[in-house]
Amino acid sequence: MSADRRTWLRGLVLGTAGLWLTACNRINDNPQVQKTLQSAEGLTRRAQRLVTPRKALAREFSPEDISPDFKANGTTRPGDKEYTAHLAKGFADYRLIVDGLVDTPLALDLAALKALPSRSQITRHDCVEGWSSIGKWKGARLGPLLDRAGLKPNARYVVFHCFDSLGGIGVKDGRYYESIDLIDAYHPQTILAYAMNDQVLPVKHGAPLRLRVERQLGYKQAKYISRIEVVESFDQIGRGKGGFWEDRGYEWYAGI
Ligand SMILES: Nc1nc2c(c(=O)[nH]1)N[C@H]1C(S)=C(S)[C@@H](COP(=O)(O)O)O[C@H]1N2
Ligand SMILES: [Mo]
Repeated sequence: MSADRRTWLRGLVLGTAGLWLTACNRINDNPQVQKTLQSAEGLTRRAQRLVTPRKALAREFSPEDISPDFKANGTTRPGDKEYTAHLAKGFADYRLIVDGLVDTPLALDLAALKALPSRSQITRHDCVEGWSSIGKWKGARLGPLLDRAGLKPNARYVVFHCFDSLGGIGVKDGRYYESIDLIDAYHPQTILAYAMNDQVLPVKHGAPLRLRVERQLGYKQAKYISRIEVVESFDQIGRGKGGFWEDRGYEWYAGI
């Protein structure tokens, strides 16, 4: 590089830096800009507040609060062939499939699921239909399970495929499914429950395995889970909205 060009370049760099300095000083002096900067800071704080509650724990209750008759809703006994066969064998051949954007796909039987890091919690289930029930759940924490499979870098959502189809009279409209993002998937209260109120999870509440994602409404709590699929988007799943009810107009994010 010629000396001339070097001088020219240095001049350019210094000149630009100089311009920046002046601009910055001027910006800092301007009261309108000061106000904008302050409100931007306020915005960040508000955004932070919106994010922080997603990590907060859902309220937990004491054993006396447990509803004596936890309502069952939606499918309460899947008529689907595959499910009927599993139920007849006491789920001895059941394997939870974990696949999609994972390094190591898994097929876990109930014993393997019960051996995973677990959590118990007494929480309130809120259905959009206007009822609530309090129950105690025990299950495998979803976070450690996903870590065991290993997420690929482009993993964004976890989809829960269920055994049951829902529909009108004589018409099966589609399999139930749900999905959550990785924030909810790694939330400490997000579990794959195999026990309810200290008993084996009953059929009407989703045996052998159902999701508890405690910061979300009832329809997110997928029952009768057959497979967990890690995806980047749900464009190719169901009708593309991330859940059976979402495909039929419900909000995907059902945070409470
Ligand atoms: N597989 C499956 N999961 C499901 C449903 C369903 O019909 N099928 N219904 C949802 C709705 S709307 C609610 S309120 C809860 C009901 O769970 P419960 O029967 O344990 O009360 O399950 C949710 N998960
Ligand atoms: Mo619901």
